[in-house]
Amino acid sequence: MIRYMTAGESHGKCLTAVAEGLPAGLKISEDYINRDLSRRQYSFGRGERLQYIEKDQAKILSGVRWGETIGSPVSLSIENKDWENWGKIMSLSEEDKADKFCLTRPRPGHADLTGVLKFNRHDTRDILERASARETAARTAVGSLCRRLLEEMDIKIYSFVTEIGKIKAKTKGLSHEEAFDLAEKSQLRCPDKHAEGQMIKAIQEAKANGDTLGGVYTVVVTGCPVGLGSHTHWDLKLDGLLAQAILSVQANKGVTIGRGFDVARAKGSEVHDEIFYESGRGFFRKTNNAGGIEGGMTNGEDIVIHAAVKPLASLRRPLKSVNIKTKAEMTAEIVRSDVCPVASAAIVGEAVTATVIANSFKQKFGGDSVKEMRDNFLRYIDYLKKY
Ligand code: EPS
Repeated sequence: MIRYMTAGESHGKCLTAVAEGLPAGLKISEDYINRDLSRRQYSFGRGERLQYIEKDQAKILSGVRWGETIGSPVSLSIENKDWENWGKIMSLSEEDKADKFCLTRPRPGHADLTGVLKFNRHDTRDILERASARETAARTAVGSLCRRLLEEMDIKIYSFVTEIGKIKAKTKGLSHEEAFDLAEKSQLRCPDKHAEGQMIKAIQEAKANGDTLGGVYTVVVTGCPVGLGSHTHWDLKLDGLLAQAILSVQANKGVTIGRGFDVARAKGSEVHDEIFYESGRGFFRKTNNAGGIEGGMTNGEDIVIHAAVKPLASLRRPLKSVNIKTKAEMTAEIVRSDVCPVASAAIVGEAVTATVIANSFKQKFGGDSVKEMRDNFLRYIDYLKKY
């Protein structure tokens, strides 16, 4: 099994992660991880912290020697450069505790109110620091380790943004790879230049109005063999695991696979991907409405995931709320935040997808070393060819 944990607050000293179960012999460097951290960090619509203050860099603390994993847990840290400005507010020491630092006006749509009630806290900062999407930097770093492993198996993960607010990109006619190449050059990960211009305008407008915008992104996985996941039990079904991973990303509120909700409005004959066979190529489909997953298992086609991100709850023009201390009606707290994080969320979507696919790969093929895992995988591919 490949599993991981993260720790760290948004304005605390650092984020940390421990990933366990990666096979030995995987070539990895901090530079490789930092590439994904930077892809996540910089996009149009993020706040000033990310544009001017922070430059995320991962430090590998354990589990790697001479450029390769050695089979032990890989631990990582990402320092919060902004920590210096938060020393007293995020201090470990009781002596620094002061009422003036406490936030008491919960933001509708955020974890603030439910969190303070549940954990019996009286400062919403105790909740929002961990609920913050800052934590996704740690998940991106772990996703990078998993992506590196999947590369060894010729599995690739892409993402692009298709909607911001009410604006939709046109992606018809583009292959997933083409959409991805265009997205990599776009500050909003949008493959449609015209739509990107409109999206930027919409974000600027939202910012001027003290508002926020959500959107939709797509994650695509290519190169998965038939048979990752399983139909045999609810917690082994790959679509369920992917949906859980995506919905666990801050502000992600919806996920569909393949044609998504649209299949509910179509007839069965219009939805299901007919099966063909050619010797040398094996079984294949001419359509991919299922998004690469049937019965909770990969069917050999590309996995296609769509995720909906809600507009963030931190508004410069805040909504009505109630002070948790005085119980007086007032507007919610105004805290520094992003106007539109959808392009960054897409990179986090890639990362959590990588962790799920890497784990299901390890469950199917095992292997304590990359070589053993790859040999097992190739033997299976050989079996499929002869089937
Ligand atoms: C966030 C608010 C902003 C974002 C942050 C998530 O942080 P700050 O209040 O320090 O400006 O920039 O995201 C990150 C720092 C990140 O790395 O993604 C929030 O309230 O969730």
